[in-house]
Amino acid sequence: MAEQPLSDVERIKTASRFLRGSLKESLADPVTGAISDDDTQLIKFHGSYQQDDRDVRELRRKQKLEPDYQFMLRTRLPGGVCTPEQWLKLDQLAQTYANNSLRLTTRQAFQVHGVIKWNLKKVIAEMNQVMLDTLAACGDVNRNIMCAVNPYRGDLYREVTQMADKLSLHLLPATGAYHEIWLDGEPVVTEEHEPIYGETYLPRKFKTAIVIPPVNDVDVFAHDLGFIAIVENGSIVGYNVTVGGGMGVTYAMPETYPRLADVIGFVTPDQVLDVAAAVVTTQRDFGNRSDRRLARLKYTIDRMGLDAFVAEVEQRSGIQLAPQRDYTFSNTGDQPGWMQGDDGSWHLTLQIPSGRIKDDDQQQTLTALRAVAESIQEIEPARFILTPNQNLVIANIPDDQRSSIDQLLISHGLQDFYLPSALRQHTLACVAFPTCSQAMSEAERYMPEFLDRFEGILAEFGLENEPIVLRMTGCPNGCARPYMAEIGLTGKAPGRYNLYLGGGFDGQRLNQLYRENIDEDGIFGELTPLLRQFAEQRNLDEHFGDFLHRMELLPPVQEAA
Ligand code: SRM
Ligand code: SF4
Repeated sequence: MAEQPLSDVERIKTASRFLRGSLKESLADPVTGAISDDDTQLIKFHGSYQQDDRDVRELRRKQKLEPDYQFMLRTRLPGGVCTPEQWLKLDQLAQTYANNSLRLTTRQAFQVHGVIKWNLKKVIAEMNQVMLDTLAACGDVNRNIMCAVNPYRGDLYREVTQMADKLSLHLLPATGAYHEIWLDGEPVVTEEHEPIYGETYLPRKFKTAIVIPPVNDVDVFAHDLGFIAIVENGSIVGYNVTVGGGMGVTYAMPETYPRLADVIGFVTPDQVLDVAAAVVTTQRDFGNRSDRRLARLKYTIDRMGLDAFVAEVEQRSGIQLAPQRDYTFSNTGDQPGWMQGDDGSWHLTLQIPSGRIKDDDQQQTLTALRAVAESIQEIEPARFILTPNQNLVIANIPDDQRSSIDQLLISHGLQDFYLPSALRQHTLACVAFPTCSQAMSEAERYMPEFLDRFEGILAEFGLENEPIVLRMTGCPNGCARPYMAEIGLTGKAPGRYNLYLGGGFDGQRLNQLYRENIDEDGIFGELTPLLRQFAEQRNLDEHFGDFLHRMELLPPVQEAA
């Protein structure tokens, strides 16, 4: 087969001198609020995207103004853990330099939106004061490492979060560019190199997660690389390794598809870093660098064949994977409310709609959580933990502090976050409009209205206490992992979505395309008879997705690959 030309992003990376490009010059350019085109690719590796406010794009075009350029910043936050002090700093930055809100992402990170170019450096420098950074939060590298959120499982939880920290450091780019550009670090004078990535980094983004069964909160099978903790006699003896998961799809390009990761074997804890690095470097060397839509690890594996891929990883790591061990997953959701841990301390999980921390007429979430952070600042083990379901855990709280936290939250209108409906507990929506450049329809902003109508229908059938995994995105990229949901909606055009049905409640089965390009009436027109049938004919404890499969109500699966 003829060699394909490299994609333009490969040229930009190669010429970038380890991710420097002309970022310094772009940031200093007083003429525009934007950075150069090439730098828009490089800044991703530094944890930022150039965006513009799409709500005013057309108006500004008519007024002959340049788009309302602004930047999104995403933190690197292994396992989503931060201190009250870090929370307070982010809160202050959101108020001073961003759009008065924080966004908890589906991968346990923070995003701030609406930072103008001239403030970017200040924001990153201030984050650095509290030991937060944004390096490798985006870009063609291993990104934020996700990790199961169950602090109530004491030692096991501590062990996996430590593993997430170690992996994050091990796979972090070595370039000094971040320090030089954002933190006024001294320029690197010696010869630089990237031991894991090389000078062109990876062909595409790369994502890693660690999970402790039975809760599959991280959606481990949606990740390029995953580690499933195997617990025997109360301790972690090792991890099953998963490779090749991914969600992103391009409409009208059938050679793109969501894929569940394969379990390829078992490793002991001391083998995790070497195997992870071997998976990453195999993707580095074998991944597609011509077509970015076919560059994720899932395509590399399907092209090479799983056996050849595993053999390559074993050879590079010098580790022969042992046969996988048994595990069981039960669900992907978080359990809202207070829960006591093995060591007696308390953890409060709040269900935050679409992960958006802001103040509005109903709830003053930003203000309430600021007050909580101030009140627990002196409690050393107290932490905020972001969950993969865009929720928040206030962790390690002594019993005598619980009622004052409750009072703070409830007095700011957050009582519904303690016990949301079963549906809301299992709902995700991506950011979409107005900041996301890729959005074709609304997601986060539309979800509340969609849920109100949906809950009315569920109540008609007596299904109001039924947990159903519902996920909505504004485009097919899949940022809320919609292809894993029992009901998935991906944006097609304003007000129109593709409807996917039948994913597993435990995150172990993809759903299937059911109807294309339908509006809200169309969606509920399809769902209503299925829900009625579900209410009437389901087996005890049967989930909606399983029911659709048992009753053969879904179209035949298409072999995408
Ligand atoms: Fe995502 C691109 C937001 C998790 C698949 N994602 C984007 C961008 C940066 C849009 C862009 O390219 O200009 C979005 C920024 C919107 C904004 O204004 O903030 C964006 N993705 C998000 C977040 C914030 C969604 C959320 O509501 O929380 C999540 C941030 C996670 C983080 O902290 O790192 C987010 N994105 C995901 C996930 C879920 C996951 O990883 O578990 C996926 C699907 C899994 C996967 O990667 O396969 C995902 N995002 C994508 C893709 C499609 C990738 C592909 O393989 O095709 C893109 C587009 C791209 O990469 O070209 C994308
Ligand atoms: Fe944007 Fe699409 Fe991701 Fe939603 S799924 S945040 S619309 S890229």
